[in-house]
Amino acid sequence: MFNLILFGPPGSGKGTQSEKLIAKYQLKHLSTGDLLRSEISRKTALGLEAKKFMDKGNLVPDEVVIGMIGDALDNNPGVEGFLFDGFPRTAIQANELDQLLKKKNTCIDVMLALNVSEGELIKRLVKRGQTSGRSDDSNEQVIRARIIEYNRKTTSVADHYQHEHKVVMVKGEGTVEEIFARLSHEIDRLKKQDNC
Ligand code: B4P
Repeated sequence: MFNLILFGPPGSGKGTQSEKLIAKYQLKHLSTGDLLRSEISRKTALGLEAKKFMDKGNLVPDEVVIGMIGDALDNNPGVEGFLFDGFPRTAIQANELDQLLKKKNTCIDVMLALNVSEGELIKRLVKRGQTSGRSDDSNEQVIRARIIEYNRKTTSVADHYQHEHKVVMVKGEGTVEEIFARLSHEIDRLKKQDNC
């Protein structure tokens, strides 16, 4: 298997690049943001609870997203690998993910971390908010809250994988195609190695 984490702040292009990478490398896309939005649109109890956090720009409690990812791993046996998008977002989630993968005799091969300036992040998310209908994109204060939450709770996830020398920084500004080429270059290089 080849398992990768696409990492970066809100608006860094994780969702955009994930769509292209899963098509090229035949990976199973696991986006906790998409899974949560699906729960919200189906008005499940989990979705209604998660919405309270997401609308304020806060992270959803760890146990909720860990449960979702555990189920998704169990429900997708025999895949080529997983692309984790927006997960893990806390040190607790990173530890749990390592344990879940270990039970399946696999591990994270690499964390590709998209580097984008704060000004560009806000510009992108405000623009998406004009058309997406996403409540967490429609207000600049909430967008800023998401970036603060990222700096407070999520940047430490990179340290977790840095200890294992698994973090590769990738410039996340430029055209979508330019960034896709940079990410593909790193994956092609790493797929030749045994990283687990
Ligand atoms: P996510 O759905 O993960 O969303 P995101 O971080 O806001 O966006 P992403 O980074 O994927 O956006 P993209 O760049 O593709 O999370 C939403 C919320 O869910 C969180 O705030 C949290 O509440 C909750 N949540 C999710 N996972 C969780 C977890 N593990 N634990 C706890 N809570 C969790 O797109 C941004 C925009 O930029 C798009 O409009 C795109 O078109 C544009 N864009 C992309 N690339 C571009 C480029 N190169 N140039 C110009 N624009 C570009």
